[in-house]
Amino acid sequence: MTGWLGLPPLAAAHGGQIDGLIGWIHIFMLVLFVGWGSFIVVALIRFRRSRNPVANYAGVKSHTSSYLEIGVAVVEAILLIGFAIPLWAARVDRRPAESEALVVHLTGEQFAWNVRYAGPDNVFGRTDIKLIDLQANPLGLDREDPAAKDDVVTLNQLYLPVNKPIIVKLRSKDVIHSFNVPELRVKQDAIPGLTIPIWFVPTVTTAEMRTRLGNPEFQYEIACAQLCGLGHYRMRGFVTIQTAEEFQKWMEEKLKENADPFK
Ligand SMILES: [Cu+2]
Repeated sequence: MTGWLGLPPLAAAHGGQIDGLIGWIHIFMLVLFVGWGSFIVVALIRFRRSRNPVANYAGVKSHTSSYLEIGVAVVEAILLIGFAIPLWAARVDRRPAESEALVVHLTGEQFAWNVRYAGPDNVFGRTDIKLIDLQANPLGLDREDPAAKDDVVTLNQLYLPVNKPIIVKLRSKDVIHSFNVPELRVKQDAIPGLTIPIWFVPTVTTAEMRTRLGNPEFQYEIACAQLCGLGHYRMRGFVTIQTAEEFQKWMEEKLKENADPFK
């Protein structure tokens, strides 16, 4: 229904609602644009100086314009109360249980995305700011903590299983960044000092999207959507959406690398 908007291809379960809202806003704004545009053209012709050499001090007596403005306000209230707020509530309030979702910690920094999974124990291990090493340990993960031993950390590579709720917990180490994946219809600022959850269900694997678009190079890309410094342009990460089995295999390989870091 929203093909005419030329939006990026859709790969998330909630995306249809977002696109619908964007579509309705465009339609209402088009109506407003034509309405106000016609009004100004009529006013310019009808009230031109050659036809009205003397100003009319009484002004307009009809209430048509008041009714029109009330109509516009009503339409805008419907957009807000009927579409935008329920959609926002559904995205933010009704988060799936963490036991049924995959929880990923995503920490922005100048200029990269640090991805962290809890590993098989489903517990994120301890981190300590004193352990931070920009190259070797950008999150300050304490590998002595038993819960941290199986944590999987990657740089700029977010692997996700398809058709499973994903909860991304967004953080920032320095300035405001923004996690934006257009195909997943998610965009959320990462703010220093806060942990902000955002959730979605990816519905199309990277492989499927490549076939659909006829582009074997296609990658879902995380674009940082806040101007966060001189290296902002190169702050990009990649999302690889896989089947549950492929994702499991990837996770196991990562765990093996963890166990033997010199391999
Ligand atoms: Cu950034």
